[in-house]
Amino acid sequence: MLIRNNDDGMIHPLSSEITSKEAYATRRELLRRWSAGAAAAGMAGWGQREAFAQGGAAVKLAALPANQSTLQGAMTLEKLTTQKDATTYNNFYEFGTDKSDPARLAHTLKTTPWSIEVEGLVKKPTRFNLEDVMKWGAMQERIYRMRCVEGWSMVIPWIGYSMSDLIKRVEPLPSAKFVEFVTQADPQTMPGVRGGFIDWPYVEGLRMDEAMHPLTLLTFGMYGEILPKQNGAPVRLVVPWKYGFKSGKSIVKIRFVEKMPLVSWAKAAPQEYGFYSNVNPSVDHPRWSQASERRIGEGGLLDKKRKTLMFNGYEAQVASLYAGMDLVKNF
Ligand SMILES: Nc1nc2c(c(=O)[nH]1)N[C@H]1C(S)=C(S)[C@@H](COP(=O)(O)O)O[C@H]1N2
Ligand SMILES: [Mo]
Repeated sequence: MLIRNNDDGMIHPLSSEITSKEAYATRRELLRRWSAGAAAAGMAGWGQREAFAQGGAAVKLAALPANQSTLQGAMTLEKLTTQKDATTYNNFYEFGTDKSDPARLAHTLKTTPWSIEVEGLVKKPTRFNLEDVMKWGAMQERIYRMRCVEGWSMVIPWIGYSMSDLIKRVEPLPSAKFVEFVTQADPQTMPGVRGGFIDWPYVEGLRMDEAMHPLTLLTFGMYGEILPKQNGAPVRLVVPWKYGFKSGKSIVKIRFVEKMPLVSWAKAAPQEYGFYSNVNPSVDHPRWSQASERRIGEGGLLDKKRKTLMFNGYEAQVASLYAGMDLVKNF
């Protein structure tokens, strides 16, 4: 049973439904992960952690300390995707269209210095240094399911803070109804940008209430470390109830606007991709079904498939954002 919590307007399960047995299983599982080396920083054995390839060479990434999130729905107990799979099977078209291209080629991305320009309908449009932006919220580890529109999924321990912390900080004007995220597009360092695969830069966007939802994560790290370049260093978005392409990598500009922005995939193929792109197993992609998915790492001979969940399993947390909307029309 679901109730509405007046504090934050979100739907949460009744706390009486969370039995002590389940609470115990949760703690035990977190401890297991901790000892397996997947939890946040501060643990022993950092030095021994294997670093995964960036441009063919192993790189040692800095630890990014974070607390485990206590937000409803932010810590799935599903088995984590291995750090190796999550950092070598990527979509980042600025570095090529093959899943192995970003891990091989993203080493040329220059992440220091990095700044984020906040513009459009805000009190005071300003360019901020990344180091300052990183201090605007408390770093949390959140374990999210990620579902790519192509039919595969992963479970990744991200590190960041709610996008809402940044939005409150920069004070958007009441006329701001959408947020646009513009990502890095440098032909010098990004080989994919030298080709015309899509119109660069890669642009994504959210409705203001989606961007303000606490699960929308401004992300700086994963697996206890700062983001590898192939995963969108130094800062990206993660929106767990939407197809992966909504989670723009290597963000350089955040723009507050009144009208729904024309985002990259809706621009490139409007009959296939809409603005919302919520994970929805009952709305097929024009060329394939979205009813099931392949969890990376579970493949093998049987090629086991999982059923895709409405809003990627975050229905209890986000369904209220879309109350009364036709999700077939607004795909
Ligand atoms: N700038 C940029 N962001 C991007 C993409 C991209 O090509 N360019 N690909 C998207 C897609 S399709 C997915 S599935 C996710 C993949 O994120 P991951 O490689 O960290 O798992 O990044 C998204 N963000
Ligand atoms: Mo994707």
